[in-house]
Amino acid sequence: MRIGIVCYPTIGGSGVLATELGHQLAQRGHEIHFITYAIPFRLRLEERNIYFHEVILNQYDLFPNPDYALTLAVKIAEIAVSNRLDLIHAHYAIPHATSAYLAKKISKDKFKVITTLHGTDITLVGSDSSFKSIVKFSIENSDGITCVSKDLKKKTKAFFNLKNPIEVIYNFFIPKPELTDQKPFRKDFAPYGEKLLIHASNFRPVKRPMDVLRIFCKLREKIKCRLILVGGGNGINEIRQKVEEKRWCNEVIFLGENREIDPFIASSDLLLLPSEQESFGLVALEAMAYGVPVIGSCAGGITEVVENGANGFLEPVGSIEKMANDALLLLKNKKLYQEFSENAKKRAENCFSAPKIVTQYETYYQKVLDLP
Ligand code: GMT
Repeated sequence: MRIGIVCYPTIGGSGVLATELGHQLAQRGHEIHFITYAIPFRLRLEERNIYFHEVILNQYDLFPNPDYALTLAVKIAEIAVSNRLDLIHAHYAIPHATSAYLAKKISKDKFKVITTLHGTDITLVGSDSSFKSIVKFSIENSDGITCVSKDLKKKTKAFFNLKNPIEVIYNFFIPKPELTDQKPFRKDFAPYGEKLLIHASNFRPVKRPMDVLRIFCKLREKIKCRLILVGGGNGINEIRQKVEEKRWCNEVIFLGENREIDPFIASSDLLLLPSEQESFGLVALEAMAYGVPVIGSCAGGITEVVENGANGFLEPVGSIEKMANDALLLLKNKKLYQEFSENAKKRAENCFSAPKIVTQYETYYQKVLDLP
Protein backbone atom coordinates (compact mmCIF):
# COMPACT_ATOMS: atom_id res chain seq x y z
CA MET A 1 0.00 0.00 0.00
CA ARG A 2 1.03 3.63 -0.49
CA ILE A 3 0.17 5.50 2.67
CA GLY A 4 0.36 9.15 3.68
CA ILE A 5 0.77 9.85 7.39
CA VAL A 6 -0.22 13.22 8.82
CA CYS A 7 0.81 13.83 12.41
CA TYR A 8 2.32 16.39 14.76
CA PRO A 9 6.10 16.31 14.43
CA THR A 10 6.67 17.50 18.00
CA ILE A 11 7.41 15.49 21.15
CA GLY A 12 4.13 13.89 22.21
CA GLY A 13 2.44 10.52 22.20
CA SER A 14 0.42 10.87 19.01
CA GLY A 15 3.42 11.91 16.91
CA VAL A 16 5.64 9.24 18.44
CA LEU A 17 3.08 6.54 17.71
CA ALA A 18 2.41 7.77 14.16
CA THR A 19 6.12 7.90 13.37
CA GLU A 20 6.88 4.41 14.65
CA LEU A 21 3.80 3.03 12.92
CA GLY A 22 5.11 4.49 9.66
CA HIS A 23 8.49 2.84 10.20
CA GLN A 24 6.97 -0.53 11.00
CA LEU A 25 4.76 -0.37 7.90
CA ALA A 26 7.73 0.68 5.77
CA GLN A 27 9.65 -2.34 7.04
CA ARG A 28 6.72 -4.49 5.91
CA GLY A 29 7.16 -3.13 2.38
CA HIS A 30 4.58 -0.33 2.32
CA GLU A 31 5.51 3.08 0.92
CA ILE A 32 5.12 5.69 3.65
CA HIS A 33 4.86 9.45 3.06
CA PHE A 34 4.95 11.74 6.09
CA ILE A 35 3.26 15.09 5.43
CA THR A 36 3.78 17.69 8.13
CA TYR A 37 5.42 21.06 8.88
CA ALA A 38 8.67 19.65 10.27
CA ILE A 39 10.50 16.34 10.30
CA PRO A 40 8.85 14.26 13.06
CA PHE A 41 11.41 14.08 15.82
CA ARG A 42 11.80 10.32 15.76
CA LEU A 43 11.70 9.93 11.96
CA ARG A 44 14.62 8.02 10.47
CA LEU A 45 14.70 9.42 6.96
CA GLU A 46 17.55 7.17 5.90
CA GLU A 47 15.31 4.08 6.12
CA ARG A 48 13.81 2.33 3.12
CA ASN A 49 10.28 3.29 1.96
CA ILE A 50 10.19 6.43 4.10
CA TYR A 51 9.51 9.85 2.53
CA PHE A 52 8.99 13.25 4.08
CA HIS A 53 7.08 16.18 2.55
CA GLU A 54 7.29 19.52 4.29
CA VAL A 55 4.26 21.77 4.55
CA ILE A 56 5.49 25.36 4.26
CA LEU A 57 3.37 27.71 6.30
CA ASN A 58 2.03 30.84 4.58
CA GLN A 59 2.01 34.07 6.48
CA TYR A 60 -0.23 36.71 4.96
CA ASP A 61 -0.87 40.05 6.57
CA LEU A 62 -4.60 39.46 6.55
CA PHE A 63 -4.25 36.21 8.51
CA PRO A 64 -3.90 36.58 12.27
CA ASN A 65 -1.75 33.40 12.29
CA PRO A 66 -0.07 31.29 9.65
CA ASP A 67 -2.73 29.01 8.29
CA TYR A 68 -1.89 25.34 8.68
CA ALA A 69 -5.13 23.49 7.98
CA LEU A 70 -5.50 24.88 4.45
CA THR A 71 -1.87 24.64 3.35
CA LEU A 72 -1.79 21.12 4.77
CA ALA A 73 -4.90 20.20 2.76
CA VAL A 74 -3.33 21.47 -0.46
CA LYS A 75 -0.09 19.60 0.26
CA ILE A 76 -1.90 16.36 1.08
CA ALA A 77 -3.85 16.57 -2.19
CA GLU A 78 -0.69 17.26 -4.18
CA ILE A 79 1.36 14.46 -2.58
CA ALA A 80 -1.50 11.96 -2.67
CA VAL A 81 -2.09 12.48 -6.38
CA SER A 82 1.54 12.65 -7.46
CA ASN A 83 2.44 9.53 -5.48
CA ARG A 84 -0.82 7.70 -6.15
CA LEU A 85 -1.46 7.20 -2.42
CA ASP A 86 -4.14 4.71 -1.43
CA LEU A 87 -4.92 6.36 1.85
CA ILE A 88 -4.12 9.17 4.24
CA HIS A 89 -3.84 8.21 7.88
CA ALA A 90 -4.52 11.34 9.94
CA HIS A 91 -3.33 11.16 13.53
CA TYR A 92 -5.16 13.65 15.77
CA ALA A 93 -8.44 15.10 14.55
CA ILE A 94 -7.55 18.77 14.60
CA PRO A 95 -6.78 19.93 11.99
CA HIS A 96 -5.44 16.76 10.37
CA ALA A 97 -8.74 14.96 9.77
CA THR A 98 -10.24 18.19 8.41
CA SER A 99 -7.31 18.85 6.07
CA ALA A 100 -7.35 15.23 4.89
CA TYR A 101 -11.07 15.50 4.11
CA LEU A 102 -10.54 18.72 2.12
CA ALA A 103 -7.61 17.14 0.26
CA LYS A 104 -9.75 14.16 -0.63
CA LYS A 105 -12.39 16.43 -2.09
CA ILE A 106 -9.82 18.56 -3.95
CA SER A 107 -8.45 15.40 -5.57
CA LYS A 108 -11.91 14.06 -6.43
CA ASP A 109 -11.97 11.19 -3.94
CA LYS A 110 -8.81 9.54 -5.22
CA PHE A 111 -7.87 8.14 -1.80
CA LYS A 112 -9.40 7.12 1.51
CA VAL A 113 -8.96 8.84 4.86
CA ILE A 114 -8.49 7.08 8.18
CA THR A 115 -8.49 9.20 11.32
CA THR A 116 -6.92 8.01 14.56
CA LEU A 117 -8.15 9.84 17.63
CA HIS A 118 -5.51 10.12 20.32
CA GLY A 119 -7.27 11.73 23.25
CA THR A 120 -6.88 15.45 23.76
CA ASP A 121 -8.20 15.99 20.23
CA ILE A 122 -11.52 14.84 21.71
CA THR A 123 -11.40 15.34 25.45
CA LEU A 124 -9.77 18.80 25.52
CA VAL A 125 -9.53 20.60 22.18
CA GLY A 126 -12.31 18.77 20.35
CA SER A 127 -14.80 19.42 23.08
CA ASP A 128 -14.16 23.16 22.89
CA SER A 129 -17.32 24.65 21.35
CA SER A 130 -15.25 26.60 18.81
CA PHE A 131 -14.10 23.31 17.28
CA LYS A 132 -16.81 20.80 18.13
CA SER A 133 -18.85 20.85 14.91
CA ILE A 134 -15.84 20.70 12.61
CA VAL A 135 -14.30 17.85 14.61
CA LYS A 136 -17.58 15.93 14.45
CA PHE A 137 -17.89 16.62 10.72
CA SER A 138 -14.31 15.54 9.99
CA ILE A 139 -14.61 12.35 12.01
CA GLU A 140 -17.97 11.44 10.50
CA ASN A 141 -16.61 11.96 7.02
CA SER A 142 -13.51 9.82 7.49
CA ASP A 143 -13.61 6.45 5.72
CA GLY A 144 -12.28 4.81 8.86
CA ILE A 145 -11.92 5.88 12.48
CA THR A 146 -9.73 4.37 15.16
CA CYS A 147 -9.33 5.20 18.84
CA VAL A 148 -6.38 4.30 21.05
CA SER A 149 -8.60 2.87 23.83
CA LYS A 150 -12.10 1.64 24.55
CA ASP A 151 -12.53 4.51 26.95
CA LEU A 152 -11.77 7.08 24.24
CA LYS A 153 -14.16 5.32 21.86
CA LYS A 154 -16.94 5.51 24.43
CA LYS A 155 -16.26 9.20 25.13
CA THR A 156 -16.06 10.06 21.43
CA LYS A 157 -19.32 8.27 20.59
CA ALA A 158 -21.14 9.88 23.47
CA PHE A 159 -19.78 13.37 23.03
CA PHE A 160 -20.39 13.67 19.29
CA ASN A 161 -23.37 11.36 19.21
CA LEU A 162 -21.54 9.39 16.52
CA LYS A 163 -23.12 6.49 14.70
CA ASN A 164 -20.03 5.53 12.67
CA PRO A 165 -18.19 2.37 13.69
CA ILE A 166 -14.93 3.00 15.54
CA GLU A 167 -12.13 0.46 15.71
CA VAL A 168 -10.09 0.35 18.91
CA ILE A 169 -6.41 -0.17 18.14
CA TYR A 170 -4.14 0.23 21.14
CA ASN A 171 -0.77 1.92 21.02
CA PHE A 172 2.40 -0.13 20.83
CA PHE A 173 5.97 0.36 21.95
CA ILE A 174 9.27 -1.24 20.98
CA PRO A 175 11.78 -1.22 23.85
CA LYS A 176 15.44 -0.85 22.98
CA PRO A 177 17.01 -4.29 23.45
CA GLU A 178 20.20 -2.85 24.98
CA LEU A 179 18.13 -1.25 27.76
CA THR A 180 15.83 -4.08 28.76
CA ASP A 181 18.26 -5.34 31.40
CA GLN A 182 20.31 -2.21 31.92
CA LYS A 183 19.83 0.81 34.10
CA PRO A 184 22.47 3.12 32.60
CA PHE A 185 21.82 6.19 34.75
CA ARG A 186 21.50 4.54 38.13
CA LYS A 187 25.08 5.27 39.13
CA ASP A 188 24.66 8.96 38.32
CA PHE A 189 21.20 9.54 39.68
CA ALA A 190 21.12 7.13 42.59
CA PRO A 191 24.73 6.88 43.81
CA TYR A 192 23.67 5.94 47.36
CA GLY A 193 21.04 3.42 46.39
CA GLU A 194 18.20 5.93 46.36
CA LYS A 195 14.94 4.82 44.74
CA LEU A 196 14.25 6.59 41.47
CA LEU A 197 10.83 7.87 40.51
CA ILE A 198 10.20 9.29 37.07
CA HIS A 199 7.49 11.42 35.46
CA ALA A 200 7.55 12.38 31.78
CA SER A 201 4.94 14.64 30.21
CA ASN A 202 4.20 18.07 28.76
CA PHE A 203 3.34 19.29 32.29
CA ARG A 204 -0.07 20.54 31.21
CA PRO A 205 -2.71 20.73 34.00
CA VAL A 206 -4.30 17.51 32.67
CA LYS A 207 -1.15 15.65 33.79
CA ARG A 208 -1.49 17.01 37.34
CA PRO A 209 2.24 17.65 37.73
CA MET A 210 1.74 19.06 41.23
CA ASP A 211 0.40 15.66 42.30
CA VAL A 212 3.68 14.15 41.15
CA LEU A 213 5.52 16.48 43.50
CA ARG A 214 3.08 15.83 46.33
CA ILE A 215 3.54 12.06 46.01
CA PHE A 216 7.29 12.57 46.02
CA CYS A 217 6.99 14.80 49.10
CA LYS A 218 5.27 11.99 51.01
CA LEU A 219 7.75 9.38 49.84
CA ARG A 220 10.90 11.32 50.69
CA GLU A 221 9.75 11.43 54.31
CA LYS A 222 9.87 7.62 54.43
CA ILE A 223 12.66 6.49 52.07
CA LYS A 224 15.71 7.80 50.29
CA CYS A 225 14.50 8.67 46.82
CA ARG A 226 14.93 11.07 43.93
CA LEU A 227 12.52 12.31 41.30
CA ILE A 228 13.37 12.61 37.60
CA LEU A 229 11.20 15.01 35.61
CA VAL A 230 11.30 14.83 31.82
CA GLY A 231 9.46 17.35 29.67
CA GLY A 232 8.83 21.05 29.29
CA GLY A 233 5.96 23.44 28.78
CA ASN A 234 4.66 26.25 30.94
CA GLY A 235 3.59 23.95 33.76
CA ILE A 236 7.17 23.08 34.63
CA ASN A 237 7.88 26.58 35.99
CA GLU A 238 5.51 26.15 38.90
CA ILE A 239 7.20 22.84 39.73
CA ARG A 240 10.68 24.41 39.58
CA GLN A 241 9.55 27.19 41.91
CA LYS A 242 8.17 24.73 44.42
CA VAL A 243 11.32 22.60 44.29
CA GLU A 244 13.50 25.67 44.94
CA GLU A 245 11.20 26.83 47.72
CA LYS A 246 11.42 23.43 49.41
CA ARG A 247 15.18 23.23 48.78
CA TRP A 248 14.86 19.88 47.06
CA CYS A 249 17.21 20.81 44.23
CA ASN A 250 19.45 17.81 44.91
CA GLU A 251 16.54 15.42 45.00
CA VAL A 252 14.57 16.53 41.93
CA ILE A 253 16.32 16.21 38.59
CA PHE A 254 14.97 18.28 35.69
CA LEU A 255 15.89 16.84 32.32
CA GLY A 256 13.88 19.23 30.12
CA GLU A 257 12.44 18.21 26.77
CA ASN A 258 14.73 15.27 26.34
CA ARG A 259 14.14 13.44 23.09
CA GLU A 260 15.77 10.22 24.19
CA ILE A 261 13.82 9.27 27.30
CA ASP A 262 14.22 5.49 27.16
CA PRO A 263 17.47 5.28 29.16
CA PHE A 264 15.96 7.41 31.93
CA ILE A 265 12.77 5.39 32.12
CA ALA A 266 14.72 2.13 32.05
CA SER A 267 16.93 3.41 34.92
CA SER A 268 13.97 4.21 37.17
CA ASP A 269 12.11 2.15 39.77
CA LEU A 270 8.61 3.57 39.31
CA LEU A 271 6.74 5.77 36.86
CA LEU A 272 4.30 8.32 38.29
CA LEU A 273 1.25 9.11 36.12
CA PRO A 274 -1.47 10.76 38.22
CA SER A 275 -3.26 12.34 35.20
CA GLU A 276 -6.70 13.88 35.32
CA GLN A 277 -7.40 12.37 31.89
CA GLU A 278 -5.42 10.01 29.73
CA SER A 279 -6.77 8.25 26.66
CA PHE A 280 -4.05 5.61 26.79
CA GLY A 281 -0.84 6.73 28.51
CA LEU A 282 1.90 5.74 26.10
CA VAL A 283 4.52 6.62 28.69
CA ALA A 284 3.02 4.00 31.03
CA LEU A 285 3.49 1.38 28.34
CA GLU A 286 7.07 2.56 27.75
CA ALA A 287 7.81 2.14 31.44
CA MET A 288 6.16 -1.29 31.60
CA ALA A 289 8.15 -2.48 28.59
CA TYR A 290 11.31 -1.78 30.61
CA GLY A 291 9.90 -3.54 33.67
CA VAL A 292 9.07 -0.32 35.51
CA PRO A 293 5.74 -0.55 37.37
CA VAL A 294 3.32 2.39 37.21
CA ILE A 295 1.73 4.33 40.05
CA GLY A 296 -1.07 6.38 38.62
CA SER A 297 -4.67 7.39 38.45
CA CYS A 298 -7.43 5.19 37.12
CA ALA A 299 -8.35 7.88 34.59
CA GLY A 300 -9.59 6.97 31.13
CA GLY A 301 -7.60 4.41 29.19
CA ILE A 302 -4.82 3.97 31.77
CA THR A 303 -6.87 1.13 33.24
CA GLU A 304 -6.70 -0.69 29.88
CA VAL A 305 -2.90 -0.51 29.93
CA VAL A 306 -1.92 -0.96 33.57
CA GLU A 307 -3.49 -3.81 35.54
CA ASN A 308 -4.17 -2.54 39.00
CA GLY A 309 -2.50 -4.76 41.60
CA ALA A 310 -0.53 -6.77 39.03
CA ASN A 311 1.92 -4.46 37.27
CA GLY A 312 1.14 -1.18 38.97
CA PHE A 313 -1.35 0.53 41.22
CA LEU A 314 -4.12 2.86 40.06
CA GLU A 315 -6.06 5.13 42.39
CA PRO A 316 -8.76 7.75 41.92
CA VAL A 317 -7.52 11.07 40.51
CA GLY A 318 -5.98 13.19 43.26
CA SER A 319 -5.52 10.38 45.82
CA ILE A 320 -1.99 11.44 46.73
CA GLU A 321 -1.87 9.58 50.03
CA LYS A 322 -2.95 6.30 48.45
CA MET A 323 -0.55 6.68 45.53
CA ALA A 324 2.34 7.38 47.92
CA ASN A 325 1.43 4.34 50.03
CA ASP A 326 1.25 2.13 46.92
CA ALA A 327 4.66 3.34 45.82
CA LEU A 328 6.07 2.68 49.27
CA LEU A 329 4.61 -0.81 49.33
CA LEU A 330 6.41 -1.70 46.11
CA LEU A 331 9.66 0.03 46.92
CA LYS A 332 9.97 -1.65 50.32
CA ASN A 333 9.10 -5.16 49.23
CA LYS A 334 11.74 -6.57 46.90
CA LYS A 335 9.80 -9.73 46.07
CA LEU A 336 6.59 -7.90 45.27
CA TYR A 337 8.49 -5.33 43.23
CA GLN A 338 10.16 -8.06 41.19
CA GLU A 339 6.81 -9.71 40.55
CA PHE A 340 5.23 -6.43 39.39
CA SER A 341 8.23 -5.61 37.24
CA GLU A 342 8.09 -8.97 35.45
CA ASN A 343 4.31 -8.72 35.02
CA ALA A 344 4.73 -5.27 33.50
CA LYS A 345 7.25 -6.50 30.93
CA LYS A 346 5.08 -9.49 30.05
CA ARG A 347 1.95 -7.39 29.62
CA ALA A 348 3.75 -4.90 27.37
CA GLU A 349 5.09 -7.77 25.24
CA ASN A 350 1.88 -9.80 25.08
CA CYS A 351 -0.70 -7.08 24.61
CA PHE A 352 1.04 -4.08 23.08
CA SER A 353 3.81 -5.40 20.87
CA ALA A 354 4.55 -3.86 17.48
CA PRO A 355 3.88 -7.04 15.45
CA LYS A 356 0.44 -7.41 17.01
CA ILE A 357 -0.70 -3.79 16.77
CA VAL A 358 0.82 -3.00 13.38
CA THR A 359 -0.96 -6.04 11.93
CA GLN A 360 -4.22 -4.67 13.32
CA TYR A 361 -3.63 -1.37 11.50
CA GLU A 362 -2.65 -3.20 8.31
CA THR A 363 -5.80 -5.32 8.44
CA TYR A 364 -7.91 -2.26 9.10
CA TYR A 365 -6.39 -0.42 6.13
CA GLN A 366 -7.20 -3.40 3.91
CA LYS A 367 -10.77 -3.41 5.16
CA VAL A 368 -11.25 0.31 4.50
CA LEU A 369 -9.66 -0.01 1.06
CA ASP A 370 -11.76 -3.05 0.34
CA LEU A 371 -8.70 -5.15 -0.42
CA PRO A 372 -8.88 -8.94 -0.30
O1 GMT B 1 -0.66 13.55 26.62
C1 GMT B 1 -0.66 14.52 25.88
O2 GMT B 1 -1.09 15.58 26.25
C2 GMT B 1 -0.12 14.38 24.49
C3 GMT B 1 -1.12 13.66 23.64
C4 GMT B 1 -0.67 13.68 22.18
O3 GMT B 1 -1.51 13.96 21.37
O4 GMT B 1 0.47 13.39 21.87
O5 GMT B 1 -1.23 12.32 24.10
C5 GMT B 1 -2.41 11.63 23.79
O6 GMT B 1 -2.09 10.63 22.83
C6 GMT B 1 -1.21 9.61 23.31
C7 GMT B 1 -0.91 8.65 22.16
O7 GMT B 1 -2.03 7.98 21.72
C8 GMT B 1 -1.84 8.89 24.50
O8 GMT B 1 -0.96 7.90 24.99
C9 GMT B 1 -2.10 9.92 25.62
O9 GMT B 1 -2.77 9.26 26.67
C10 GMT B 1 -2.99 11.04 25.08
N1 GMT B 1 -3.10 12.08 26.10
C11 GMT B 1 -4.25 12.33 26.77
O10 GMT B 1 -5.27 11.72 26.57
C12 GMT B 1 -4.16 13.38 27.82
